[in-house]
Amino acid sequence: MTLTKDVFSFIQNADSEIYDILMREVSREDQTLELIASENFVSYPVLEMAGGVMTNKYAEGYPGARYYGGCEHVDEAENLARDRAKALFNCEYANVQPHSGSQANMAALMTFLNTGDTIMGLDLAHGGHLTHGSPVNFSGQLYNVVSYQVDRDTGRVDFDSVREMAKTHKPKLIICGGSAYPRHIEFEQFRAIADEIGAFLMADIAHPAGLVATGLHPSPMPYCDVVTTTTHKTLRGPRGGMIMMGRNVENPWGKVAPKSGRTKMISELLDSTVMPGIQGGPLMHIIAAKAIAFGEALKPEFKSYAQQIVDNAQVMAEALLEKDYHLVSGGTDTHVILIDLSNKGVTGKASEKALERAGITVNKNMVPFDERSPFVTSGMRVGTPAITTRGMGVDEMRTIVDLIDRVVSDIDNEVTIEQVKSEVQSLCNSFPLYRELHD
Ligand code: DSN
Repeated sequence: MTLTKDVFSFIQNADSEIYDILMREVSREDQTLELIASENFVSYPVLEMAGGVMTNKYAEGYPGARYYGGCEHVDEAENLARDRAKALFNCEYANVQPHSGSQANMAALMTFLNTGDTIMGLDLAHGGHLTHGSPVNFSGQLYNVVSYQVDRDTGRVDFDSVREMAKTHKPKLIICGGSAYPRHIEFEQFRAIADEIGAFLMADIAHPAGLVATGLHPSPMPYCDVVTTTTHKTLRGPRGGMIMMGRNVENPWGKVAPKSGRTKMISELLDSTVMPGIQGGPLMHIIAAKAIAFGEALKPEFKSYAQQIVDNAQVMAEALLEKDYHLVSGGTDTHVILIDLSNKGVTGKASEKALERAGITVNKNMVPFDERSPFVTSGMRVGTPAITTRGMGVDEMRTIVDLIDRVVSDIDNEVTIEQVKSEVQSLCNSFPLYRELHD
């Protein structure tokens, strides 16, 4: 991409080495098809705010109660971000400080649990997430983990088995949601099971957050004790995390505020787990950028965008099925499609690499009951948020599936890969990124 606006001239003049790296990334993002389901392209105002002067400010604490002076304007920004988050998700509480989804999950788990308590989360290989109890993550190391799975035939959460496991192991908290689950998260069914055993229910809506905010995915708020998300996937904000509660209630453990002796609200416990519990100074430039993104998501245009994400994913899924690709759960309700490549005689790893050479970015992914390792995998995950942001619609989805199929069907054919790469570039040139940077 040739940038006609001189927006990076200060970087160019100060440090040509990093400028050249930046330009290569600008070009990669512009000239490739971004199908990683968890990625997106933020608006230019979000990008500008994320690179703005609020990066300079220390603001440990919360609005009105900081450990530093000079916080009056970052207080305004954080209050705006929280108010917009609450309006967007129809919830009573939002903490916009977590630096990432993992830190949001860590803070939520540390608030509701003691070390050694039992949790239940979706198995990583079945679409869960590292922070839902993987043994290589803090969640698997601090807590006793029982993982539930999807049904082998339907690819959907197996609720008979979840109920049985819940009754046997009596987890203190159940986590629903994941990073490769193509279907709506079944909050109501999880709530029923949590109620049967007196467990807390936590939803991680990092993936479908933009769909939840626009009513295209059920809301967790009426069902879950605590809800976490990232802000950068379907929600299309800056990279970061957030914690929410539909209803803020007194903490059930009877913790009291030191001077007044009143019972603390769960919000107060969550706030203090985030800071000072696990984080220090909040990233105020990112919090301000979250405020912009939430403001964008409150506009009617964002609902049209979210609807297009889902429409695109459904057309992409249909086109893949027509070409005999096996999709976990048989399709998608969301932006995510999980392809089981076993019948194609290729691994996720080989497909990811060949597609990357053709300018199509995907990630290899375990499929349920996968016999290959996470470094090889039998599947790949694709998603539509980023290409939808570029303005692509259902016609382009069919073209993209053709391009993917030509590469995956002939994975070592460098002539095909080169041809596909040139077609990818033409497609990308028809849907330029950051039009603001062009005259
Ligand atoms: N890395 C994210 C994803 O790709 O879904 C989850 O944290």
